[in-house]
Amino acid sequence: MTDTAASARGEIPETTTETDGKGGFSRQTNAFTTPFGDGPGELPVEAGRYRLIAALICPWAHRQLIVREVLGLQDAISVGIVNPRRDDRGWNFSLDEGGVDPVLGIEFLMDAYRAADPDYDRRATVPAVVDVTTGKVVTNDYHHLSTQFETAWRTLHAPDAPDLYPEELRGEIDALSTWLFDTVNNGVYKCGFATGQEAYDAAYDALFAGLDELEERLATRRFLFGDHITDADVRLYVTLARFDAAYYGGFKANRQRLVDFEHLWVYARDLYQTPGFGSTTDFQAIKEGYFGSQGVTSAYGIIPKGPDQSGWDAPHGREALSATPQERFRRR
Ligand SMILES: N[C@@H](CCC(=O)N[C@@H](CS)C(=O)NCC(=O)O)C(=O)O
Repeated sequence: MTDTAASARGEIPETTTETDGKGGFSRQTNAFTTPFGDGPGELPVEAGRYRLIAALICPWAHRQLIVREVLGLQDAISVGIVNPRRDDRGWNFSLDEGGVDPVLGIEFLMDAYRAADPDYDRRATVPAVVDVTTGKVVTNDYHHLSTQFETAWRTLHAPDAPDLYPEELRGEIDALSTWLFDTVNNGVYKCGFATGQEAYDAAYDALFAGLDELEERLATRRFLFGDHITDADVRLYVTLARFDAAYYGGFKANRQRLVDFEHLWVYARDLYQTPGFGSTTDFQAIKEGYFGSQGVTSAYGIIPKGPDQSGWDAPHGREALSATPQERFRRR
């Protein structure tokens, strides 16, 4: 991703390997994309067989942690957490006793990628799902993992689990999620990892134009699709939760902070105060990850003391927008 050698020397890296030739950030594609399901060649759904490896800094991994909790899949899928500070050896399990993941017995996430493909030479990214029976990564398809948890894993959901991906909304949720990824979720990375002024300016303009659209949409709707939380809200939330702590300063996404948006800020708080969202949000890990890892925000490894996060617990008043104020989830 970034020029890690330069970072290690304490310099701001000048190049990334994932650029479009004009200084724009162009993300690598996923290597392991076999879906969960009962079709031929698909990954069989089985309680206790898989371990989800996540970093609490990472928005793509955070989404999967939220959905796993909201659906009550904690007993079916275990979780391993890497140190949010990624060093030049990649994600590692140094927070665990002895520096190894207690289930997989590995020190580095790369070990599970190499178990799956000995020639793997790309970034070992989170989220990654590892089959504990083989120690191999079976999917790192962060685009589709949450919707697979919502559909293919249904038989293992808690009995009162909500429907985050209602069938009649799937087309619209997918369309919005694609736009969200490009404009907002990855939009902040395009600001942060741009290596040219024009690319940065364009990313900044697109990001804030997108946030303005969402601000308007959420002025009259409690959640993106109305009264109930869907997979699309999970996708937007993870970027909003990192906005003031990391992207505003670290990625120069600084036209305004999240707390300066009238509707987006209360919307984000409404979600934060929902089971599964706040419980998986770790602002300290987010700051350590973005400012303490190798990369463009971390030339000197200094972790900012602020911002004050106490506002996340304040009342949000969003119930008034909803026909089902006490019921944020759609039950099946
Ligand atoms: N799998 C995707 C997205 C996941 C992703 O980028 N995760 C980040 C953390 S938010 C990561 O694991 N980065 C590891 C690295 O850059 O070495 C990708 O390869 O771009």
